[in-house]
This record gives sequence, C-alpha cells and structure tokens, in this order.
Amino acid sequence: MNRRDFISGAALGAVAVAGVSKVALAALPEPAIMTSPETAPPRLPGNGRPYNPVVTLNGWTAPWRMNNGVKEFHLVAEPVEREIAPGMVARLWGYNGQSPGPTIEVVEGDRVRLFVTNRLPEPTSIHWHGQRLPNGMDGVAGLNQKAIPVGRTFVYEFVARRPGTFMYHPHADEMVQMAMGMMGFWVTHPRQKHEWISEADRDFCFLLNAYDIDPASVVPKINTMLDFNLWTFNSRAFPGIDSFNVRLGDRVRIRVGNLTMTNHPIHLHGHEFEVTGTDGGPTPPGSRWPEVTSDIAVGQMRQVEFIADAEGDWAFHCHKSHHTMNPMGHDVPTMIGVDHRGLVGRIQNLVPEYMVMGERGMADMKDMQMMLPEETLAMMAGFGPHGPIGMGGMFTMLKVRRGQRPGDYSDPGWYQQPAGTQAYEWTGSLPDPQRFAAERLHRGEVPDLNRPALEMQVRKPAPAAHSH
Ligand SMILES: [Cu+2]
Repeated sequence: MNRRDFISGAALGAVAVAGVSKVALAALPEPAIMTSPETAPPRLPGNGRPYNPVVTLNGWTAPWRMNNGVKEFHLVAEPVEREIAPGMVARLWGYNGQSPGPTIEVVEGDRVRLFVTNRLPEPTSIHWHGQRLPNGMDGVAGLNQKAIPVGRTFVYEFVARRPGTFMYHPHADEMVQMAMGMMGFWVTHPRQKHEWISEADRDFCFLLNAYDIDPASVVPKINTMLDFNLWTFNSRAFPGIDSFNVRLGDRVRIRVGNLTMTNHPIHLHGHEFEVTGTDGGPTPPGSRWPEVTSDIAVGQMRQVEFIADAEGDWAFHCHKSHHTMNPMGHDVPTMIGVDHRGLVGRIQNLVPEYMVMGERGMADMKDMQMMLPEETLAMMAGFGPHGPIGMGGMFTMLKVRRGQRPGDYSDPGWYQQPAGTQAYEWTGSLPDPQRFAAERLHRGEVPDLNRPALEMQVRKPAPAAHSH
C-alpha cells in the first residue's frame, strides 16, 4: 500500500475528527473509532509540536484536538470485535473500536487531557504505565481514584514529562480486562534533539498480548493464568501480522511492550540490534551492546534499533516455539516415530474427523487439509515463496529492500534471492559416517579394529616467549 492508499484507507477506517467550533471545545472531543485491523499510516502531527510519528503494527494512532494549548484525547473503553487473523474474529474489550486501543503520541512537555468513557459492563480505570504524573492521575482504582462507573466519563490530565515508550491499561479488575484485550501504546517524542535518542527512518511499535480462546468460540477465557493458546502482536496472530517494510540502509526502531503473563525473547534474523530504551527511558549509549534477541519480561517495554543493511525477508518472532503456534491442545501425546496410520483408520470408522499429530514431527500438520471449526486458526500457517512457513502466533518478517521508497510502508512482496545465494540440495554421493560402525558391530559385522574411530590431528601450540 502506498502512502496515498494508506491515507484513504485510514479515512475509510476511522471517523475523521473535523474542525472543532468554540462551542464544541467546551464539550468532549468526539471519539474517533477505528474498524479496520490494517496498519494505519504514520499520523503526521497537524498541530502542536512537530515530531516523527510512529507506525503501530496492525494498529493506528489516536487523533487529538488542541484546546487552549492542551492536547485532548477521548478514549472509549468498550466491547470490540477484533480480527485476530483472516478467518477468526474475536469478541474482546478494547478502546475506540479496537484491541489494542489507539497509540497515543505526544511530545515531551505537552499538557495532555484524556477523557475516558466507560462503555464496558463493569467499572474500569486507566493506568498510564511508566509516566511521571500527579499521584491522583496514576489510575489505580481504589488507591488513586474511584473506579469509573459504567456509563461515566473521567478526565485524566498531566504533563508528559519524559520522552520514551509507554503503555496504558486498566487498573480495575485488571486480570479480566487485560485478558479481554484492554491495553494500548503511548509514545512521548523528545521535544528537541536528545543526545541519547537518534532520529529513526522508521519507528514501529506494538504490544505483546495473549488470549485463551477455545476452538469454535470467540470470547477469551479470562481465568487462564499461563496456558494461553493465542500469542499475538497487537491482538493479531501470524499470518495476520503485517511485516516491517523498510528501505535498505534505514535506521529502524521497534518498540515493544509486554502485557502477557510470561516473558517473550523477541528475536530478529539477519541483523544485530541494540536496546536503546527501556520503560525507564533512553539508555545511555555506553550501556548498550549488540544482540539478536531481547527478552521482554511481563510489564516491560523495550525499544531496539538497528541499521537495516541486509536485503531480504528476515524472520522476526518470539523464540519460545510454542508462541509461534496458533490454537492447539498442549496435552496431545508426542507421536514422533510412532506409526499409527492403521490405528487412525480404525478410529476413523467410529469418529470420521479423528486426527492425530504427525508421526514425523508437526510439519505434517501444515499441509493437512484439516476440517477446522469456525473461528479457529490453523495451528501453523502462512505460505512463503518456497512453501509453507509453518508458523503462527508471534511471528512476522522484516522486509528490507533497496527499492523501498522513503515513507513507503507497503509490502514489497517476497524477496528474490540472487542466484547462488540460497541453500541448495547436495546431489553428490554421501560418505558412510563413522558412527554407523557401531551399528554394523551390533548387526554382527566384523569391525576393522585397526581403523581409528575418528581421525584427529593434534598440534601443540608453540611455546610463548615468556610463560607465566
Ligand atoms: Cu513468546
């Protein structure tokens, strides 16, 4: 999608907030509602202090209005329908039509006023995770304020004092409300050039979240503590997650927050990144080191940065392999090495839809034409240019292209590897590995005892001039 398409797409998906009259300024800002799970284009600031906007993966940024120098937002906590991936729509709770809610972008020093309307069936509140603010604005129901009753609107107001990466989420019945999808991202941009914050060419953000939704149902089970079956980026599961599309040589920043119940080692292929910011703000450059996986604990935020200097389609995913799977029963027995095909046939006489996990590993599953219940995602899905990818859940790709124009976030399609740069099949003869000798002995074949099991050459290191 090019930028113009993006903008028209956003206009279709959102209720635009038009010019506001003086009379309206005395009232609430009209809440903008997003109905599309597409990645919205960066929302360039039309007023207020300038900044380079972020792109929210399969999400969008909330519009605001300026009211006597105060940046006003209106969040509506409400039940929403969220497409987790094509083929599955879940009934969640969120903000302004989506889960997660819209990303809030402000500038360091901005005075921010947030109207929060509660259209849920129970009281709620919002905690502005990581912010410096007056105690009464921190949003813990019962501790800092009364919970927002059903049908009422509360106002939060504070100055965004430090630049960085933040989240927002309820602090009233939070186990239920976060299990239902209530959360959002918040970015405070630096007011002026900051020695620890570099200017990124592309700046992405998303939240890690998880749901437990039984096959054929659409509402999360809210009492699940650990055994979730949908592991998502911004309430989307692969292949429903958009790729990060960047230009070769771009400085890319990706901001991640974790509001699941477990940690997620987020891993990028083909590049090394540095953690340039945490929940506490930008990290001093002397504290940074290169890595390819960053473990993001529950309640944490991390921002990582790298130069996208390698063309290709690079996997970007949680490294817990169960988190790159879609709904499955974790109590299925392991069938690797078990030939149960005859058994399956006999059981299928009684239960025609009966299936078992693949006896050659689970890769069997990704080609199977399974009869899935409605509103259920295939366990492993997604097709690439070379066959099934066999992934679900917390998986997407970084697509680096020479020809991706600045400001163009559209999907460039699949990478064509230059000739001679792709793994290929060996078609020569295969030598008999030494380890098979033991098997031949086991079969009663006479071993050649004069032949060493493994030939090794050992060379002693030359003595150093001075030994210690
Ligand atoms: Cu994970």
